[in-house]
Amino acid sequence: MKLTGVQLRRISMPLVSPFRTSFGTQTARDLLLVGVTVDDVEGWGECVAMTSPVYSAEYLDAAADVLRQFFVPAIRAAGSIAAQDVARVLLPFKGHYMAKAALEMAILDAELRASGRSFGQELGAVRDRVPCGVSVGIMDSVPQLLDAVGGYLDEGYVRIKLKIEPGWDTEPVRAVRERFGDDVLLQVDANTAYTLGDARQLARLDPFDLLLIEQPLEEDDILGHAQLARLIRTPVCLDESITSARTAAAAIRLEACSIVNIKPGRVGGYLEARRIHDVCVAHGVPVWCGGMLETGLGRAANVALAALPGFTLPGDTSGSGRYYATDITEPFVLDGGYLDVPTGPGLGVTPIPDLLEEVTTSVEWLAG
Ligand code: OSB
Ligand code: MG
Repeated sequence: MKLTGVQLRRISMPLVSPFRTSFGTQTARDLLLVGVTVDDVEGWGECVAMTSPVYSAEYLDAAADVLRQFFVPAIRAAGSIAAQDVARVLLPFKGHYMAKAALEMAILDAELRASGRSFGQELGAVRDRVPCGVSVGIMDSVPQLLDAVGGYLDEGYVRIKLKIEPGWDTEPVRAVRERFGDDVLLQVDANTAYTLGDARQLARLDPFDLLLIEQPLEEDDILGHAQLARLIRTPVCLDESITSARTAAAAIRLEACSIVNIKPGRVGGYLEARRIHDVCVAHGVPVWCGGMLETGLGRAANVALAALPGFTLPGDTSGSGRYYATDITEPFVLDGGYLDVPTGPGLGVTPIPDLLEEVTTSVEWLAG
């Protein structure tokens, strides 16, 4: 398989409502799409980095730069390339997981399209639809939050995740429990906003029977999470800290987490994501599929991944409409709280040309 055309396409998509996390407020999603041609077949990858390095060290301009300067030339120099070789060819380059993931995803999409196989088949999906959760941002007031949560529950979402930060944790959680009851599957995500010194405050979440607390401490604070896990009853789940199957195995061994959020972009691609799944299954650790406000392209692959057997908790695999008035693919629409796993070749969805043009802010073709 030979990589010929490569395009780096920047797009900007307005969000249906502002999304506030402990690291900032987003009103639009700027993304980098990687389009490839492999043996005359097109494939698409989505780079989930954000415009600034506030979720992780990665950001969009850096992802485009490292793809342009290092990753695409290395893949081209390798001559014949299969998706399963991409990570090995890029191994000499440190970090930049989201950029690596996007390139591997594009090549995998092309490869699977050529052979008529779907992402779900390739990754090992065992379900044809997946239950969906929704990530709810920090709001200006509790009534506003309750309106938002009520709306999502009405739409059928089977699990609610509240973004939290110091000053916005026990109060919104208590309010959601009081209004919507104890049966709602509820979890929280701190995006590293706390320190171990906040353990007593975080223990105040114990009575609310949360499924998990996601990434309370810094990305590199594995021991801190292990200590915290002993001080609170809510199960600790890691997101930012888990960048590979190796870090997942270490975090589990050190008892820093009892649940893992798997985001393919964060770990260098769908193939490493599957390895993390396998490690977690082997240790009896439940996993769920995280999200990065993907377009229909990334969403298609995430939904396929979420159909693997170890994904026993609902993921942040919301419908397109939770993010975008108009997606760039056929929209993903919730049906009774579930999304169908695409069955067509590759991702099973493609960008709709007119819609893609509308949101495109720049296209760069990388010369072979
Ligand atoms: O920490 O899971 C996160 C969005 C952007 C960056 C980080 C995170 C998130 C979300 C939203 O929580 C997940 C989604 O619905 O795509
Ligand atoms: Mg998270």
